[in-house]
Amino acid sequence: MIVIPARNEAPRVGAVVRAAKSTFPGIPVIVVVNGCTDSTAAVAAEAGAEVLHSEPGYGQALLTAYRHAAGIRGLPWLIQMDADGQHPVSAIPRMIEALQDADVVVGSRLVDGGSSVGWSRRRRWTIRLMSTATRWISGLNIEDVTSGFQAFRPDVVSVLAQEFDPELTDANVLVRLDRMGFCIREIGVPMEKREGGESMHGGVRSAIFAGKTLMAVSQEIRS
Ligand SMILES: Nc1nc2c(ncn2[C@@H]2O[C@H](COP(=O)(O)OP(=O)(O)OP(=O)(O)O)[C@@H](O)[C@H]2O)c(=O)[nH]1
Ligand SMILES: [Mg+2]
Repeated sequence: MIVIPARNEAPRVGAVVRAAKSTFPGIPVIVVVNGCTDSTAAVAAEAGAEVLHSEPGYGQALLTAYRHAAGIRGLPWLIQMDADGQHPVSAIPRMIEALQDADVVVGSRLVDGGSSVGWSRRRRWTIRLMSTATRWISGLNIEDVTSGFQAFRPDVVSVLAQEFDPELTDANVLVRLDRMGFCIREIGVPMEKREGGESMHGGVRSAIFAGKTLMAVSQEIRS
């Protein structure tokens, strides 16, 4: 299953859904929307996605998708990716292959084969800072802990359906899964910067989110 959280991505989501549907015919593509003031849901449905509606927020969209997926018997894998075109569908086969010997695969801008051409220096430093701080606090050796491009085996999806905190969707989740004994691998993925639309990042809100995430990482290693 391919899961795509989307808010106000009408100009971008159609191409992502069509690429996913043509690369993986027969695999459900689920777009989870909330808070949209544009035609994201209609565009996604027109492109062939199943559209779910959730409570407000990125994390709520993911939680809704995990719960939906956990109820499906024989689910082979779950990919989560952005609706804005930053996460190339062409990388998904490599991520699924990497799930052969991992429980979680992170699509990474910062390991061999990955890139973040055109991204602002500030954003690149933020990603490195979050990853370095997470490593210092928890020992988790992942270079791109902020990537939303991830693949999960079904047993991880079951855990996320139960335990995922929709307010804290980042490094702390990977630290929890690592401490539960799941194997996390990273593979390089080239990611473009966002073209158009509104990012959920930026300003004071992002700084507060980063601080809360690192506090949650610290709590994970104490519990
Ligand atoms: N359903 C839903 N989706 C959201 C919400 N906020 C963000 N998203 C989607 O989640 C994905 C990630 O959000 P982005 O703003 O692209 O975050 P990002 O990729 O880390 O930041 P950029 O590099 O600036 O794009 C995108 O597909 C968004 O449309 C939300 O409140 N609800
Ligand atoms: Mg994005």
